[in-house]
Amino acid sequence: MGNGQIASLLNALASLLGDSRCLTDEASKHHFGRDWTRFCEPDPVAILFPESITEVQQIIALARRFEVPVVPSGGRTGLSGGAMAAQGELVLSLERMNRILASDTASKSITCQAGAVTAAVQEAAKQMGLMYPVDFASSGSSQIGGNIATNAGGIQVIRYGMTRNWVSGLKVVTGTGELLDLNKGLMKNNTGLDLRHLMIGSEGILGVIVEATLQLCSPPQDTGVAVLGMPSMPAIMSLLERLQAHSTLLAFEFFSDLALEKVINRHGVERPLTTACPFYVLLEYEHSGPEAEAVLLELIESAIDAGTVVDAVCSQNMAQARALWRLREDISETIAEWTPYKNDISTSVSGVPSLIERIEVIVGQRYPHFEVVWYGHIGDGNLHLNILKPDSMAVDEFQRHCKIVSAELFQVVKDSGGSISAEHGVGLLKKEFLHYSRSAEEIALMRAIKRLFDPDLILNPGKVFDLH
Ligand code: 2HG
Ligand code: ZN
Repeated sequence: MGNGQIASLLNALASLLGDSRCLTDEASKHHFGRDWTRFCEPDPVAILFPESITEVQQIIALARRFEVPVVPSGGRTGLSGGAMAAQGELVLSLERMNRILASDTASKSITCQAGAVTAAVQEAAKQMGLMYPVDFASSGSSQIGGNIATNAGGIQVIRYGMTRNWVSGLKVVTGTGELLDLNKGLMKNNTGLDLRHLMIGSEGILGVIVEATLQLCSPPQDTGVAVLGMPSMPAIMSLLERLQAHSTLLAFEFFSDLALEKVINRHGVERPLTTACPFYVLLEYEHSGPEAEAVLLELIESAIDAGTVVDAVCSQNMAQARALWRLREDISETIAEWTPYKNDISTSVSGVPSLIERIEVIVGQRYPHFEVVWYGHIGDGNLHLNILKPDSMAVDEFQRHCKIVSAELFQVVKDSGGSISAEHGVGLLKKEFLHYSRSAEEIALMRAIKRLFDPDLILNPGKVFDLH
């Protein structure tokens, strides 16, 4: 677009939204033009803050007329570059469309605008005596629309599943500006293809999510949190199996000693256990009273006696439970300072030990001098493997080095029948590796579907896959 065209576009947008909702200053462009990834510089043309569905449709109409791409933007807590705007795009922020529109106790649901912050929805559900069970460290800033667009997972997937399981209605503005009202909050609706599920996890390439109806559930009766020191990966997996046979797990997370050390050093907190172990498990369990809880605690004690668990600490109250959770939840933010090369892979739960074994060989050979931090939702078969950049190495050189190894790593993931992105999405970061998880036929169908919803290719172009 030439300068004249840009000026006309910005004039049209400013008269639609007013100057205060069409920002072009450098600080705003930098702030709203990127997510939590730090591998390229943001460079959008403007940041837009619509306040209604009609305004979203009008923005899309202008974007089509001026042939300018649009990046839908939520809380920008993504880790794959899906919300990056680095090529003169319009960033369409849902921040001002953040209202809870309806609470329906009989249907156990909440309807909200896409910009509603996850924690606000969780709180509204609590006021109804219910719970929105999708939860993660970024719940204070992530938004429902972004969660849906990335089918966000989090820390309780083992019990409640991903975002997809909780969306019963969606309003979406497509790339033609049309408004789709999908599934309308129904529990049962067998009337052909369910387009709602195409939108969930579509990373903004098919439409702008503007409203959602979310299902809620009853909160667990009573919960407890424990951190266990573990001698090995196989010990972690067999513990998982035994616990699942005797209790209801809300979370089953793991992290390595290096991950723990980084968090402890950063936050100046105590080690949870006196003995350092190669790995730790953090588990949260649901129970119906002291007797049920005792069964689980006895299981842990007998594992300690048998040497399959090294040591354990169990929360005695909410404050201790929160403190234990922080050891796990603070890892991602803590290690961000090392510009890590992030991997978010998964396989079947039973496939985890052999996948890790094979990856450890690659990592040991290829990254002998790098710090490697393991953690993740191991109870879901989801591992976060982060390689930390040595202080002395330039970001570009480090990224180049890691990318070469990615191919090898993803081949192993593919061989295990796993996924190269369990929960963070493809965005820009994993685009060139998509074929390790999806067949050529699948990608061709995805491209065709993209063209149906967005014939002018204005919605988040260049994300997930290229169009040729
Ligand atoms: C987590 O599980 C998040 O903490 C972030 O998914 C993972 O930073 C990461 O690699
Ligand atoms: Zn995660």
